[in-house]
Amino acid sequence: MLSHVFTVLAAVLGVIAQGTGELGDAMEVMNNPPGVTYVAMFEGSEMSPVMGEVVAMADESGTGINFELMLMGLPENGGPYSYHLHAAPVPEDGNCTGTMAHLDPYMRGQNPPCDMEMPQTCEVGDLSGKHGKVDGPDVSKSFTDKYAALEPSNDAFFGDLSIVIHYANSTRLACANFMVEEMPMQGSGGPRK
Ligand SMILES: [Cu+2]
Repeated sequence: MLSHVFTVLAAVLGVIAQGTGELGDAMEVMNNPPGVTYVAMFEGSEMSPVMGEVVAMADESGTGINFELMLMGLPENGGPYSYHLHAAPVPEDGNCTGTMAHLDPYMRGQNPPCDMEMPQTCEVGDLSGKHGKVDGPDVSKSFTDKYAALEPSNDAFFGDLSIVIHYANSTRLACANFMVEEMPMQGSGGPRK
């Protein structure tokens, strides 16, 4: 009887440790609009030396989003740096704290940490958890994330949100909003306003 309780407990803990969202694993996004491109520009300031851009594009397949990070000026010390899609845009005062937490439509939370081998169990916004952290001073990195969306009705849509770069100690180093760069005509509906 007691051993049965332990078996159940172990199963429950196993599920928790696996770290999938309350709403389940992230679903691959298959209907991203081909050609749609958003760019987050880092312009550099006294508070944040980071310059460059992050380009996010849906390719012909419509599956996932291709990200390209081209950044300069990350401090030599302080990395490796993590980067995430955050749940709110950068406010007008530029304070990265205003971007709130990670984009997490499946309600997973940050613990346990993302397992790169099982990206579907990670927060959608935890890009560095899924694709690897970066080091300064310059970054050139590209990857495809299957769970991010540039299809506006998807809960994983980040076109009106932000990307935040963090020091290794999780302090926010820099942040920028995504802006639409390329919006090809979509069927009869026309471009999103
Ligand atoms: Cu973050």
